[in-house]
Amino acid sequence: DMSAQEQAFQARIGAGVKIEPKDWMPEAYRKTLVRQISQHAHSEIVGQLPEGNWVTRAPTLKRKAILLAKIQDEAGHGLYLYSAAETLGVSRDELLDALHSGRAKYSSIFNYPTLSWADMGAIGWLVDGAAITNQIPLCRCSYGPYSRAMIRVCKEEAFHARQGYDIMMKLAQGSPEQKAMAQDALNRWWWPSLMMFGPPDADSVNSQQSMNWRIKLFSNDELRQRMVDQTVPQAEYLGLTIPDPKLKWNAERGHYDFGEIDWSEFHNVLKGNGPCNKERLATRVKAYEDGQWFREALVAHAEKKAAKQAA
Ligand code: FAQ
Repeated sequence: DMSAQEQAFQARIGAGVKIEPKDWMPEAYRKTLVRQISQHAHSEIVGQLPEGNWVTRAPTLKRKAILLAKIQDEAGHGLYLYSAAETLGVSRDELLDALHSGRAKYSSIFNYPTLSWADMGAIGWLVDGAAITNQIPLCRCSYGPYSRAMIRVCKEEAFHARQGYDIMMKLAQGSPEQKAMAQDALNRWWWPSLMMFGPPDADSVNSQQSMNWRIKLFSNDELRQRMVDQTVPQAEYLGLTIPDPKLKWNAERGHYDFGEIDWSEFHNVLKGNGPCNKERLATRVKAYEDGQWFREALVAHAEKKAAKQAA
């Protein structure tokens, strides 16, 4: 049973009033947001690594500048999201420690390797495409700082998706070898991109409560269907084939039917056994440790300045 305080909180959510950091909130609401926002932040940070692999091998100066800008955007998203999580009373050090020790999750998708330049196209098109599909509704979620952060993040993700599709278009209209690269990238990224939306609704332990609190506005399966529906015509335009023999327009439902996702692969990646989990985590931990001297220098500088001001 809900207390009077909880009832008033739920009524505010129902009326579409944003919850702000200093407002009363149930502990479980706070905990759920810290979990989701911090995992989202970690995803943005770790998400730089697969693309970072191609910065030095981008085919033109223009492509390189665009890719660098995109990766820097992801770093920015991670930083706003850590700030949004901090408004809930956790420290950045605690959040980073959870990531570096392997306790916190980050999106499964970033545990796959980037084998060719076409993967930069597929990531922008499919991974950022999935990210936008999931995040546009979050602009209207109940927690003020998270919802506001999502507005700028989504604008930048839209640019990322467009640049990815542009790479795919160039390759698909290029030589037979280039078109084959684009098809190979689609083959490898399609199913992992659909897994980004999380387990099927029946197995999504957090969904019901998160939907009651309007932290989630649509279910995992609803958003996954939306992704499939919007992506199929884009693949057709490219002249590429989505690697799913069961993919078929269903006029009765007004949606595409699609094949079964290999959920054992998803759970295996979540357990740390995806193709790149160990490498990704080790790279993040090393980057953090390599930056230790710099963080210490910043603190020493701030202390010196404060002492001078006090004198
Ligand atoms: N990977 O009960 P649910 C980006 C976990 S976009 C790993 O359904 P929930 C942009 C889930 O945490 C990617 N774990 O969970 C970019 C839970 O475990 P927990 C980041 C997953 O929270 C593009 C358990 O499974 N976007 O970075 C995944 O209600 C290109 C049960 O699942 C966001 O984080 C997964 N795919 O729904 C950057 C968006 N799916 O925590 C660079 C915000 C589920 O209880 C390059 N997050 N799990 O231990 C969300 O909308 C939600 O958290 C969901 C999961 C939809 C991801």
